[in-house]
Order: sequence, then C-alpha cells, then structure tokens
Amino acid sequence: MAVAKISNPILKGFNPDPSIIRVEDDYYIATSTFEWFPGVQIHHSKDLVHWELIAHPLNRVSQLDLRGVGPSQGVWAPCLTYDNGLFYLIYTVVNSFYVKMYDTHNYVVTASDIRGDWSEPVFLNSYGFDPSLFHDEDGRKYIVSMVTDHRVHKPYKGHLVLQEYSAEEERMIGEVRTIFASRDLYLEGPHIYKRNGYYYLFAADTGTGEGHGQSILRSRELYGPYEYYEGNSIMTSRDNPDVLLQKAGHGDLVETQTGEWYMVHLCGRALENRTEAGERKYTLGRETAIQKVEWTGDGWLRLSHGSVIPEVEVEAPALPPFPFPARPERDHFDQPQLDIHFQSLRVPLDETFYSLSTRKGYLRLYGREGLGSKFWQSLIARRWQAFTFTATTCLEFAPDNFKQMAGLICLYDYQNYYYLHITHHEQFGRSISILSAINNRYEEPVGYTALPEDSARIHLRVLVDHDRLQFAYSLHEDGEFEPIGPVFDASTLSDEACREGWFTGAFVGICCQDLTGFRKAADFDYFEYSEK
Ligand code: 6LW
Repeated sequence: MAVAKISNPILKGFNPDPSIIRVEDDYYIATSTFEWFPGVQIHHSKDLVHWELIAHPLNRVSQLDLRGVGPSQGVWAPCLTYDNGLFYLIYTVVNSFYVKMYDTHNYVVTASDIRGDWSEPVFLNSYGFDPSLFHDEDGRKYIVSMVTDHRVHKPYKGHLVLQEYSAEEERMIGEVRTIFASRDLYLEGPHIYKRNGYYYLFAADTGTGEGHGQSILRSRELYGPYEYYEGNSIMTSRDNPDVLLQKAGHGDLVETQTGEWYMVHLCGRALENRTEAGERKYTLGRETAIQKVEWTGDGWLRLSHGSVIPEVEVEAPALPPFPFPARPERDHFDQPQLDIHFQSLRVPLDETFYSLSTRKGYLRLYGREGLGSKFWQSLIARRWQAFTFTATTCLEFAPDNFKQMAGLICLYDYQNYYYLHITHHEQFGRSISILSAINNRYEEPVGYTALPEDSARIHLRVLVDHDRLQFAYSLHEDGEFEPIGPVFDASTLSDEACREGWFTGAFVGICCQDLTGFRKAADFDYFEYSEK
C-alpha cells in the first residue's frame, strides 16, 4: 500500500507559532492570533493529515482585553499541554513592542474540555515572550521563557529563564534561574521535553524571518548547563531561498500512538513572482507545517529525510485516515452563530455590533469606529488561505451621509487595506467607491459612482491572484460582475510591506463604519470565500 502523505502547510494562511499535543488518539495545534479576537486558534486532527478548526479559547474580555494594542501585538506564541485530565494553555499578551521596553505579560488558562469553557487567566510573569510549560516526571511544573532586554548594550543576544509553577497555588514559586545565555545565539519559542534521562531544550533560533531555524540543546539537569547540538540548526531554509517553505522554525514535538515523531513548525510561502530573497513578500503570513523527525542513536534529533530542509510532502503516520467534511463556501448567515473562521479586531465578536436574528437570513452590522481605530471597529473577517481566491458578499445599505460606509475589505492592519464600499456623497447620493491605505497613505482611486435608487442589493466581489487584487460589483442577482478600480498590488498586504506588521497575514471580510456615532446598520445577505 502506498504510504499516505501529508501536504504542507497543514494550516494554511496566518497560523504561526504552532504548539502541538496528543491526548490519546486526538491531536491539537494551538497558534497565535495577535490583535484578532477571539484569541488563539485550536485545530484538531486524528491522522496529522486532515485538520479542522475547533476552538478559540480566549473568547471574553475578562480573559483577553486587546483594546488599544497595536498591529501584530496582542496574543503571541501559545503553548498547549495536557496533564492529569487538564489542558493548559500558556500565552503572552504583548502590550508594547515597537519601543525599547517590551511589555509581554504571560498567562495560563486551563480547561477539562479543549472546546471550553476555559478558565479565567492566571498571571505568570512578564520577563519576555514565548513562555512554555514543562510537566516533569515527578509532577512538578516549570515555565521557561525568553527574556527581552531593553538596554542599548545588552550582555546577551539570547537569554532564557526557568521558574517553577505551582498549579495548586496558581502562582510562580521559587527562584528565577537563567538556563541559557549567549552572546551569539538568539533563541525564542523554547520548549522542554524529557527523554531517556536528558532534558531537551527545543527552541527557535535567529528570529522569525528568512534566517529562521530550529535548534536543540540538552542537559542531564533541568537547570542546565545545556549543550548545543554541534550540527547547528536541525531545520532551516536559510541557505535555500528556492525551497517552498521559507522562514522555517518555532517547532514543537509530538509522539504518535504508533511511536513515530513529528515536529510542527511555522513557515512562509513567498509570492511566486517576487523571487528576490530578502525582498519577497508573504501575504499569507506565517503558516503551520509538519515534518517527520527521528531520534539518532546518540540521542539527538533530525528530520527523517536526512537534510535540514523542510519538506512539502511528508510521510504520514501509520494511522487511519480521518478527513473532515468540506465547509460550504457560501455562508448565508442563516445559522444562529457566526462561522468559526470569522474573527474581529481586538473586541469580541458579539451582539454589541452585529445581529443574526434581527433580520432573518442576514448579518446586520452596526457601524462603529473607523478603520484606523484600535478600539471599536465593526469588522468581521477571515484569513487569506490561498494565493488565488474570490470573496463575494451582498449588502443592503442606505447611508445618510459620507461618514457612513459599509462593504468588502481586504486588510492587513489599521494602516493597510483596500476597501470597496457603499457610502453617501453630497453630489451623487448613494454611491460606490474604493479607499486604499498603504502604510497610512490614503487614496480614492476611482472617485464616487452613483448607484441607481431601485437597486437595494449590491453584490461586491474581490478577486485575488497572487499579487493582483481586483474589485468588482453587480447590481443584479446572478448577473455579470463589473470590475471597478485598478488592479491593486496585493503584496502591500504582507508581513514585509506593513510598517507595523510583521507577524499576522492578510484578511478578507465585511465591515461597517458610522463616524457620526449613530450606528447606522448594513445588512449582509451572504459572504462567500472560494479558492477555485
Ligand atoms: C513569536 C516569537 C517571534 O512569539 O515572533 O520573532 C513572535 N519572534 O517567537 C510572534 O509570532
């Protein structure tokens, strides 16, 4: 029988910093969500081939208050573990990052059912980001995290600390001890595992860009000293700009019930027609991939295929296939709840700004703050998960003035977007227009086109094909779509192009603004995302 293959990336589009666990026959991966609410994505699989999004643990303001956080701040690098019937999720909330002194607050939440409810957070520390929880064989628990250093002359390039955590008392106890400090090697995303009498420190090296890699160190003692694997990074694409999975690193390990080992890691796929290494753009953000790994006779770890390069096609474990049904492309907004793939910016996806019940079969969005706001936007969006896709929506909206807008948006963050919208113009009445923002430089490339009074329903569409982004609209049911505006450069919505970006990825969605403060509503009949 042919060996089944896993096709990378397994979690396409913005899904970085993966942390994986197995609980009996079930596998779960947690990934970072930054300023998007609810916090942390959890995917589920039974065969490591097929994955399904099942939960967002941080789903209320008492657990996660992201109001005011900048783009690519917020929730970083979750660590998911399981012990004695309880899931533990450790994560960082980054409140400031583009300044010398980082504010990186680390928390833990727990749940007996991974689908929730998850507990209120317990504060751990703020030493740095990427904390992770290690459950030692004797039942004691430890938090390892990297340490940020604001000083101009830093003694270390890489610095990790370890401290015990008391699950009973829900607090850190004992001494904070440095377990790794180096002038040359920068490590982050650390995890500790114990195997055959060694403690292994498994960590990302060299940042999260195209130089990224995965390192392994080991020690007979938990507190070190840790010996560095002399072969250098055990996985990296840094010397191979032509391989598909760039930026590979930030790994976490899992052993299958069949005794095979796998590493999940983040990676990026660059836009094809912008191939200059160092100048490439990643609109899909950082995604999650998986590699098969094996332990060597002398107790180190390597990729099973022998080189350090992450592979696209990976041998699947000897587990029965477990595919999930495909999701419908069109959401008719006729269910009581929003589809799990939708997220909002910073504030909960709740009925303070939308309703699925006021008008049956429609999503009513109440207009709130503008696209530059870090507080109360009425915006619902999903990740770009392919280089080529079409997104379509249909809305009814009768704005009274130019400060009321609603429509279809492609965005990276509050300074970078392309927005096809309906508004009111003093001269043209109800009209359609495009607003683009590239690092806060605003343009209205097509002016305002009046919409006929007898067409209440307007269908809006965007076609994205690698670095090309084209809007279109239609006033007719099942009618032809008419292009509007120029072909935009989609690469402006990438980690590399956005001035305050770096860590997320592009989204497509619907939104409504009422800058008069009177919450003018728009009714959306459907939202469709199609990768065909
Ligand atoms: C992640 C850290 C990193 O927490 O990026 O550059 C952060 N380093 O490992 C966000 O993914």
